[in-house]
Amino acid sequence: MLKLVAKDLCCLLLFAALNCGILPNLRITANTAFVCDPTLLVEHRLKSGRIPASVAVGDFNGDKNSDLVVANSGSDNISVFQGDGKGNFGEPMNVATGRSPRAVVVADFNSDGRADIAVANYESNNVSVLLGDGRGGFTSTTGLAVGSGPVALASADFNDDGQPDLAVANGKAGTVSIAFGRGKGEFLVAQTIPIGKDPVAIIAADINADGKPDLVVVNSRTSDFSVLAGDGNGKFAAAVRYAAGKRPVGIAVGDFNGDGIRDLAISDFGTNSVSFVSGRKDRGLAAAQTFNCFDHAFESERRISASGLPAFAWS
Ligand SMILES: [Ca+2]
Ligand SMILES: [Ca+2]
Ligand SMILES: [Ca+2]
Ligand SMILES: [Ca+2]
Repeated sequence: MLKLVAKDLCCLLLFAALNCGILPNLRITANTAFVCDPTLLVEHRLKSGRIPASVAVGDFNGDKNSDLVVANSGSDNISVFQGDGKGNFGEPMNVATGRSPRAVVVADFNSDGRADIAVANYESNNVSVLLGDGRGGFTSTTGLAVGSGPVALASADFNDDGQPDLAVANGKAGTVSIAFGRGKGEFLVAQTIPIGKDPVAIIAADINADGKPDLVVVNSRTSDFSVLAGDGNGKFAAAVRYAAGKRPVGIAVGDFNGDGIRDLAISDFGTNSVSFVSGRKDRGLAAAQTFNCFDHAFESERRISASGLPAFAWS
Protein backbone atom coordinates (compact mmCIF):
# COMPACT_ATOMS: atom_id res chain seq x y z
CA MET A 1 0.00 0.00 0.00
CA LEU A 2 1.30 3.43 -0.90
CA LYS A 3 0.82 6.34 1.47
CA LEU A 4 0.45 9.68 -0.24
CA VAL A 5 1.02 12.68 1.98
CA ALA A 6 1.83 15.55 -0.39
CA LYS A 7 -1.00 17.96 -1.07
CA ASP A 8 -0.24 17.80 -4.80
CA LEU A 9 -1.23 14.18 -4.76
CA CYS A 10 -4.86 15.17 -4.35
CA CYS A 11 -4.83 15.93 -8.08
CA LEU A 12 -3.13 12.68 -8.81
CA LEU A 13 -5.64 10.71 -6.81
CA LEU A 14 -8.49 12.41 -8.62
CA PHE A 15 -6.99 11.75 -12.02
CA ALA A 16 -6.38 8.14 -11.20
CA ALA A 17 -9.82 7.72 -9.75
CA LEU A 18 -11.70 9.51 -12.47
CA ASN A 19 -9.82 8.04 -15.37
CA CYS A 20 -9.28 4.49 -14.24
CA GLY A 21 -12.84 3.72 -13.27
CA ILE A 22 -11.83 2.62 -9.77
CA LEU A 23 -13.53 5.62 -8.20
CA PRO A 24 -16.10 6.66 -10.77
CA ASN A 25 -17.36 9.63 -8.76
CA LEU A 26 -15.61 12.66 -7.37
CA ARG A 27 -14.27 11.79 -3.94
CA ILE A 28 -12.97 14.16 -1.33
CA THR A 29 -11.02 13.20 1.74
CA ALA A 30 -9.65 15.09 4.69
CA ASN A 31 -6.61 17.10 3.62
CA THR A 32 -4.13 15.39 5.85
CA ALA A 33 -3.01 12.08 4.43
CA PHE A 34 -4.31 10.00 1.60
CA VAL A 35 -4.18 6.27 1.89
CA CYS A 36 -5.05 4.46 -1.29
CA ASP A 37 -7.45 2.04 0.26
CA PRO A 38 -11.03 2.64 -0.86
CA THR A 39 -12.34 1.52 2.51
CA LEU A 40 -10.75 4.60 4.11
CA LEU A 41 -12.14 7.13 1.67
CA VAL A 42 -15.23 9.16 2.40
CA GLU A 43 -17.42 9.60 -0.61
CA HIS A 44 -19.59 12.56 -1.43
CA ARG A 45 -21.73 12.29 -4.52
CA LEU A 46 -22.77 15.54 -6.13
CA LYS A 47 -25.46 15.62 -8.76
CA SER A 48 -24.24 17.55 -11.76
CA GLY A 49 -25.76 18.01 -15.21
CA ARG A 50 -25.48 15.46 -17.98
CA ILE A 51 -22.11 14.04 -19.01
CA PRO A 52 -19.88 15.95 -16.57
CA ALA A 53 -16.58 16.26 -18.40
CA SER A 54 -14.32 18.44 -16.27
CA VAL A 55 -14.01 19.81 -12.76
CA ALA A 56 -12.06 22.72 -11.25
CA VAL A 57 -11.73 24.36 -7.84
CA GLY A 58 -12.16 28.02 -6.85
CA ASP A 59 -13.69 30.20 -4.16
CA PHE A 60 -16.60 31.73 -6.04
CA ASN A 61 -18.52 33.25 -3.13
CA GLY A 62 -15.61 34.74 -1.23
CA ASP A 63 -16.02 32.75 1.98
CA LYS A 64 -12.50 31.30 1.68
CA ASN A 65 -13.92 27.81 1.34
CA SER A 66 -13.15 25.91 -1.85
CA ASP A 67 -16.02 25.50 -4.27
CA LEU A 68 -16.32 23.29 -7.34
CA VAL A 69 -17.28 23.98 -10.93
CA VAL A 70 -18.22 21.14 -13.25
CA ALA A 71 -18.59 21.35 -17.04
CA ASN A 72 -21.68 19.44 -18.13
CA SER A 73 -20.97 18.43 -21.69
CA GLY A 74 -24.44 17.01 -22.24
CA SER A 75 -26.36 19.90 -20.67
CA ASP A 76 -24.58 22.88 -22.24
CA ASN A 77 -23.95 24.42 -18.84
CA ILE A 78 -21.70 24.38 -15.80
CA SER A 79 -22.67 23.49 -12.25
CA VAL A 80 -21.16 25.44 -9.37
CA PHE A 81 -21.17 23.79 -5.94
CA GLN A 82 -20.39 25.96 -2.94
CA GLY A 83 -18.32 24.21 -0.30
CA ASP A 84 -18.57 24.70 3.46
CA GLY A 85 -14.91 23.91 4.09
CA LYS A 86 -15.79 20.65 5.82
CA GLY A 87 -16.23 18.55 2.72
CA ASN A 88 -19.89 19.32 2.18
CA PHE A 89 -21.32 21.02 -0.87
CA GLY A 90 -24.66 22.72 -1.51
CA GLU A 91 -27.08 22.33 -4.36
CA PRO A 92 -25.59 23.24 -7.73
CA MET A 93 -26.12 26.58 -9.41
CA ASN A 94 -26.17 26.05 -13.17
CA VAL A 95 -24.90 28.63 -15.64
CA ALA A 96 -25.43 28.31 -19.39
CA THR A 97 -22.37 27.95 -21.64
CA GLY A 98 -21.80 27.25 -25.33
CA ARG A 99 -22.47 23.84 -26.84
CA SER A 100 -20.88 20.78 -25.32
CA PRO A 101 -18.60 22.33 -22.68
CA ARG A 102 -15.66 20.00 -22.16
CA ALA A 103 -13.28 21.85 -19.87
CA VAL A 104 -13.19 24.54 -17.18
CA VAL A 105 -10.35 26.53 -15.69
CA VAL A 106 -10.46 29.09 -12.87
CA ALA A 107 -8.50 32.36 -12.68
CA ASP A 108 -9.12 36.06 -12.09
CA PHE A 109 -9.42 37.14 -15.70
CA ASN A 110 -10.54 40.73 -15.08
CA SER A 111 -8.25 41.60 -12.17
CA ASP A 112 -11.01 42.36 -9.67
CA GLY A 113 -9.81 39.84 -7.09
CA ARG A 114 -12.75 37.52 -7.73
CA ALA A 115 -12.53 34.07 -9.26
CA ASP A 116 -13.72 33.73 -12.86
CA ILE A 117 -14.25 30.66 -15.03
CA ALA A 118 -13.24 29.91 -18.61
CA VAL A 119 -15.12 27.15 -20.41
CA ALA A 120 -14.08 25.31 -23.58
CA ASN A 121 -17.16 24.70 -25.73
CA TYR A 122 -16.40 21.77 -28.02
CA GLU A 123 -19.26 22.18 -30.49
CA SER A 124 -19.22 25.98 -30.49
CA ASN A 125 -15.48 26.16 -31.25
CA ASN A 126 -15.04 28.87 -28.66
CA VAL A 127 -14.22 29.63 -25.04
CA SER A 128 -16.75 31.31 -22.74
CA VAL A 129 -15.48 33.49 -19.93
CA LEU A 130 -17.79 33.80 -16.94
CA LEU A 131 -16.84 36.69 -14.68
CA GLY A 132 -17.51 36.05 -11.02
CA ASP A 133 -19.11 38.68 -8.80
CA GLY A 134 -17.52 37.26 -5.65
CA ARG A 135 -20.92 36.31 -4.25
CA GLY A 136 -21.43 33.19 -6.34
CA GLY A 137 -22.94 34.86 -9.41
CA PHE A 138 -21.46 35.11 -12.90
CA THR A 139 -21.72 37.33 -15.97
CA SER A 140 -21.02 35.79 -19.36
CA THR A 141 -18.83 37.50 -21.91
CA THR A 142 -18.72 37.02 -25.67
CA GLY A 143 -17.20 33.70 -26.63
CA LEU A 144 -13.58 33.69 -27.76
CA ALA A 145 -13.22 31.92 -31.12
CA VAL A 146 -10.50 29.27 -31.05
CA GLY A 147 -9.71 26.19 -33.15
CA SER A 148 -12.12 23.40 -33.98
CA GLY A 149 -13.26 21.24 -31.08
CA PRO A 150 -11.72 22.83 -27.96
CA VAL A 151 -11.48 20.12 -25.32
CA ALA A 152 -9.01 21.29 -22.70
CA LEU A 153 -7.82 24.51 -21.07
CA ALA A 154 -4.91 25.77 -19.05
CA SER A 155 -4.22 29.22 -17.66
CA ALA A 156 -1.00 30.96 -16.69
CA ASP A 157 0.68 34.27 -17.44
CA PHE A 158 2.53 33.24 -20.58
CA ASN A 159 3.72 36.72 -21.63
CA ASP A 160 4.58 37.99 -18.15
CA ASP A 161 2.29 41.04 -18.23
CA GLY A 162 0.53 40.17 -14.98
CA GLN A 163 -2.67 39.04 -16.70
CA PRO A 164 -3.67 35.37 -16.83
CA ASP A 165 -3.65 33.93 -20.34
CA LEU A 166 -5.24 30.81 -21.81
CA ALA A 167 -3.94 27.79 -23.69
CA VAL A 168 -6.68 25.86 -25.46
CA ALA A 169 -6.24 22.34 -26.84
CA ASN A 170 -8.37 22.00 -29.97
CA GLY A 171 -9.24 18.35 -30.39
CA LYS A 172 -10.58 18.38 -33.94
CA ALA A 173 -8.02 20.84 -35.28
CA GLY A 174 -5.07 19.18 -33.58
CA THR A 175 -3.75 22.54 -32.41
CA VAL A 176 -3.23 24.65 -29.31
CA SER A 177 -4.49 28.23 -29.29
CA ILE A 178 -2.59 30.70 -27.12
CA ALA A 179 -4.78 33.62 -26.05
CA PHE A 180 -3.43 36.58 -24.11
CA GLY A 181 -5.61 38.07 -21.41
CA ARG A 182 -6.23 41.79 -21.72
CA GLY A 183 -7.24 42.29 -18.12
CA LYS A 184 -10.99 42.78 -18.48
CA GLY A 185 -12.01 39.23 -19.20
CA GLU A 186 -11.19 39.69 -22.87
CA PHE A 187 -8.63 37.66 -24.80
CA LEU A 188 -6.71 37.87 -28.03
CA VAL A 189 -5.57 34.71 -29.80
CA ALA A 190 -1.88 35.31 -30.48
CA GLN A 191 -0.54 31.96 -31.62
CA THR A 192 -1.89 28.67 -32.95
CA ILE A 193 0.50 25.76 -32.55
CA PRO A 194 0.14 22.48 -34.46
CA ILE A 195 0.15 19.53 -32.07
CA GLY A 196 -1.04 16.41 -33.83
CA LYS A 197 -4.04 14.16 -33.72
CA ASP A 198 -6.54 14.31 -30.93
CA PRO A 199 -5.08 16.41 -28.12
CA VAL A 200 -7.30 15.78 -25.10
CA ALA A 201 -5.65 17.41 -22.10
CA ILE A 202 -3.31 20.31 -21.41
CA ILE A 203 -1.52 21.69 -18.40
CA ALA A 204 0.60 24.80 -17.84
CA ALA A 205 3.61 24.47 -15.56
CA ASP A 206 7.28 25.33 -15.52
CA ILE A 207 8.51 21.91 -16.54
CA ASN A 208 12.12 22.87 -17.28
CA ALA A 209 12.61 25.01 -14.17
CA ASP A 210 13.57 28.22 -15.99
CA GLY A 211 10.87 30.24 -14.25
CA LYS A 212 8.70 30.49 -17.37
CA PRO A 213 5.46 28.55 -17.83
CA ASP A 214 5.53 25.71 -20.34
CA LEU A 215 2.73 23.56 -21.73
CA VAL A 216 2.24 19.82 -21.75
CA VAL A 217 -0.40 18.41 -24.10
CA VAL A 218 -1.68 14.85 -23.96
CA ASN A 219 -2.29 13.29 -27.37
CA SER A 220 -4.70 10.41 -27.02
CA ARG A 221 -4.63 8.92 -30.48
CA THR A 222 -0.86 8.95 -30.92
CA SER A 223 -0.14 7.56 -27.44
CA ASP A 224 2.16 10.35 -26.40
CA PHE A 225 2.40 13.79 -24.89
CA SER A 226 3.96 16.99 -26.20
CA VAL A 227 6.05 19.47 -24.24
CA LEU A 228 6.09 23.08 -25.48
CA ALA A 229 8.69 25.28 -23.84
CA GLY A 230 7.55 28.82 -23.13
CA ASP A 231 9.94 31.73 -23.58
CA GLY A 232 8.23 33.95 -21.01
CA ASN A 233 7.21 36.43 -23.68
CA GLY A 234 4.19 34.45 -24.80
CA LYS A 235 5.81 32.36 -27.48
CA PHE A 236 6.24 28.60 -27.39
CA ALA A 237 8.77 26.36 -29.07
CA ALA A 238 7.69 23.55 -31.35
CA ALA A 239 6.34 20.51 -29.56
CA VAL A 240 8.72 17.80 -28.37
CA ARG A 241 6.89 14.50 -28.07
CA TYR A 242 7.27 11.67 -25.57
CA ALA A 243 5.67 8.24 -25.54
CA ALA A 244 3.03 7.72 -22.85
CA GLY A 245 0.81 4.68 -22.46
CA LYS A 246 -1.68 3.50 -25.04
CA ARG A 247 -4.50 5.99 -24.88
CA PRO A 248 -3.49 8.78 -22.49
CA VAL A 249 -6.33 11.09 -21.49
CA GLY A 250 -5.41 13.15 -18.43
CA ILE A 251 -2.43 14.87 -16.86
CA ALA A 252 -1.43 16.37 -13.53
CA VAL A 253 1.79 18.01 -12.40
CA GLY A 254 3.28 17.92 -8.94
CA ASP A 255 6.34 16.94 -6.98
CA PHE A 256 5.27 13.37 -6.47
CA ASN A 257 8.53 11.98 -5.14
CA GLY A 258 9.39 14.90 -2.86
CA ASP A 259 12.70 15.86 -4.49
CA GLY A 260 11.65 19.45 -5.16
CA ILE A 261 11.42 18.92 -8.93
CA ARG A 262 8.15 18.83 -10.83
CA ASP A 263 6.95 15.50 -12.17
CA LEU A 264 4.12 14.47 -14.47
CA ALA A 265 1.32 11.98 -13.95
CA ILE A 266 -0.58 10.84 -17.03
CA SER A 267 -3.68 8.69 -16.83
CA ASP A 268 -4.04 6.08 -19.53
CA PHE A 269 -7.52 5.04 -20.55
CA GLY A 270 -6.10 2.33 -22.82
CA THR A 271 -4.28 0.34 -20.16
CA ASN A 272 -6.10 1.34 -16.96
CA SER A 273 -2.94 2.80 -15.57
CA VAL A 274 -1.25 6.01 -14.51
CA SER A 275 2.23 6.81 -15.78
CA PHE A 276 4.62 8.88 -13.69
CA VAL A 277 7.35 10.76 -15.47
CA SER A 278 9.88 12.14 -13.01
CA GLY A 279 11.61 15.43 -13.58
CA ARG A 280 15.38 15.42 -13.05
CA LYS A 281 17.84 18.02 -11.89
CA ASP A 282 19.42 18.12 -15.32
CA ARG A 283 16.01 19.12 -16.68
CA GLY A 284 15.49 15.83 -18.39
CA LEU A 285 12.92 13.14 -17.83
CA ALA A 286 13.59 10.05 -15.80
CA ALA A 287 12.10 6.67 -16.46
CA ALA A 288 8.35 6.44 -16.40
CA GLN A 289 6.66 4.29 -13.84
CA THR A 290 3.24 2.89 -14.48
CA PHE A 291 0.80 2.15 -11.70
CA ASN A 292 -1.82 -0.37 -12.59
CA CYS A 293 -5.39 0.54 -11.75
CA PHE A 294 -7.16 -2.74 -12.37
CA ASP A 295 -7.66 -3.93 -8.83
CA HIS A 296 -6.66 -1.27 -6.37
CA ALA A 297 -5.48 2.17 -7.22
CA PHE A 298 -1.69 2.26 -6.81
CA GLU A 299 -1.52 -1.12 -5.11
CA SER A 300 0.09 -2.87 -8.03
CA GLU A 301 3.19 -1.26 -9.46
CA ARG A 302 4.83 -2.01 -12.78
CA ARG A 303 7.87 -0.34 -14.28
CA ILE A 304 8.22 0.30 -17.96
CA SER A 305 11.38 0.93 -19.88
CA ALA A 306 12.50 4.48 -20.51
CA SER A 307 14.27 3.51 -23.69
CA GLY A 308 11.53 4.91 -25.88
CA LEU A 309 11.64 8.35 -24.32
CA PRO A 310 13.66 10.99 -26.14
CA ALA A 311 15.83 13.29 -24.07
CA PHE A 312 14.65 16.75 -23.21
CA ALA A 313 16.27 19.36 -25.42
CA TRP A 314 15.74 22.93 -24.31
CA SER A 315 17.05 25.79 -26.38
CA1 LIG B 1 -16.37 29.36 -1.34
CA1 LIG C 1 -12.47 38.26 -11.59
CA1 LIG D 1 -0.48 37.46 -19.65
CA1 LIG E 1 9.75 26.78 -18.34
